[in-house]
Amino acid sequence: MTKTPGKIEILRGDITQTAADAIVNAAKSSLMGGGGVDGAIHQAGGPAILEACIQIVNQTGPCPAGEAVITTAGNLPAKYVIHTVGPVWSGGHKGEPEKLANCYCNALLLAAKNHCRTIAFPNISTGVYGYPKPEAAQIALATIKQTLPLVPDIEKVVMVCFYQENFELLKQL
Ligand code: AR6
Repeated sequence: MTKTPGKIEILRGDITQTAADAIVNAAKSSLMGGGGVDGAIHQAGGPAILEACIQIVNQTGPCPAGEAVITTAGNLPAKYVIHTVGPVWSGGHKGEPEKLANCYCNALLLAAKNHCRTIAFPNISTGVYGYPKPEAAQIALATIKQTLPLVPDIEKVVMVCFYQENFELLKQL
């Protein structure tokens, strides 16, 4: 029996408060924490997340843009944090759209591999990394819709928008 693909929800809020099985972090390649949502996740989740990131980097090196890795969520309500590295926007001709799409796709595949049923995303690359918000919103939704049929056990994907602008863009789409 084939399952219907999971649902997509769009919310405004703080992803650190989201009780999904996995929450996604918009990390940097070093996985060593930073500002924005990355800083918020490490601060709220505690040192266990950074310790797990250090182990991963020691074993496999820095995480390239578009790839994803999974760690404990420490003290957060989620079970896991999936760290993915968005592209830095530099005009759109350096593979940024493909890399951004890979972030959403690889995070969903990794969540499914770890038996997650619910996953929450921030608006990857739209902060410090400067990706134009309308284009990023389009790629996020299109990629999630394309990937959901490949991960039938994922029941719900939540886009957690910190900014009203991203919330409105996603709602329109
Ligand atoms: N919950 C949900 N979304 C949030 C939260 C939160 N608590 N805080 C911020 N956002 P950014 P990037 C939104 O800059 O552009 C870091 O320093 C924010 O409004 O966090 O991928 C990393 O270490 C924006 O829409 O990530 C990297 O060096 C979105 O999250 C670099 O920034 C992404 O903004 C990554 O840059």
